[in-house]
Amino acid sequence: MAEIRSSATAVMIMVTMSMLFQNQLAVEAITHIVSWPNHFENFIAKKGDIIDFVNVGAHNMVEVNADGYNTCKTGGAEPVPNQRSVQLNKPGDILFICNVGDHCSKFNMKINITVT
Ligand SMILES: [Cu+2]
Repeated sequence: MAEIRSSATAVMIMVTMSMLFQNQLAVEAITHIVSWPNHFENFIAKKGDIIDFVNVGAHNMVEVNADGYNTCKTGGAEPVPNQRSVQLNKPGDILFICNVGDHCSKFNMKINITVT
């Protein structure tokens, strides 16, 4: 009987530790809120984080390479489909521009997110 109790206790401890570990993993991924028409400041994020663009309105977000970022040209790339959330799946610089009108070239509407 004592053996059954102690193995049940061991299982409960393992389940609890597993839940704590999962919570820790969930906490590590951060959602960064970017108020797109108003916030163009570059920042650093971690792989797995999510960028949640809010107040997109009449703007859009197109992921571009460094040349596209510097010249405000999309090279035919399409905007982020849901016009809102992007998960950062790979390390490096992730670059977005708005290609509505001359928002990028005239108003510098672009953002560089460095993913570590
Ligand atoms: Cu715009």
